Amino acid sequence: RTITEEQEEMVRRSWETLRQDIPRHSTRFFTLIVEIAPAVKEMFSFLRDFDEVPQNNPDLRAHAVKVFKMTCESAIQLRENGQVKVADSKLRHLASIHLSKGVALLHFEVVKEALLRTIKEAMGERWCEEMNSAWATSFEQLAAAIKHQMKLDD
Ligand code: HEM
Ligand code: ISQ
Repeated sequence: RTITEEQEEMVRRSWETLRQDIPRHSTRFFTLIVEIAPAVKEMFSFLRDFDEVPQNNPDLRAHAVKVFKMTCESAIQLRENGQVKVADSKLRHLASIHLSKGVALLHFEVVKEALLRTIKEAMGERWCEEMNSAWATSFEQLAAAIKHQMKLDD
């Protein structure tokens, strides 16, 4: 599965919008994750010790940005090469961290859902189905690479 040039443009544009208010959107992203799957809170070192998702935590912001950025990069790769390629050393690093935190297959669905809802809320009137499916496909292809390295697939 791949995406069109127009869809890549939509991903880029929505990321430009999102990055203008990282504190707000990253907090919303984590809040949605914890709403969908409360147990996930215990996995994150910077969430564990708080009752609620902190509003202005630099670790939280940095992590959320990484996920958005990597998904955005995946959209570009999908359009350019028809597939998502993550450098081997990076993939091994990501797989080992996520395995050590106890991340399982279903967690990827949780993060995807929260990501898509964060984008929908942030974009408001400018949101559309094509934009949504572009983010969904890009995230799924990126997640597939990580899951494969974690040996969570097959
Ligand atoms: C850490 C990306 C999916 C939970 C990280 C890091 C990155 C990342 C870049 C930081 C690695 C480092 O510290 O060097 C991604 C991407 C994902 C994904 C791109 C999917 C496409 C998930 C899922 C979960 C998860 C599904 C589970 C809900 C975590 C946790 C950490 C982490 C718990 C460690 C945070 C800490 O330092 O306490 N991830 N991740 N990730 N990720 Fe993910
Ligand atoms: C998964 N891995 C790292 C950081 C994240 C931030 C928000 C949601 C999911 C994440």
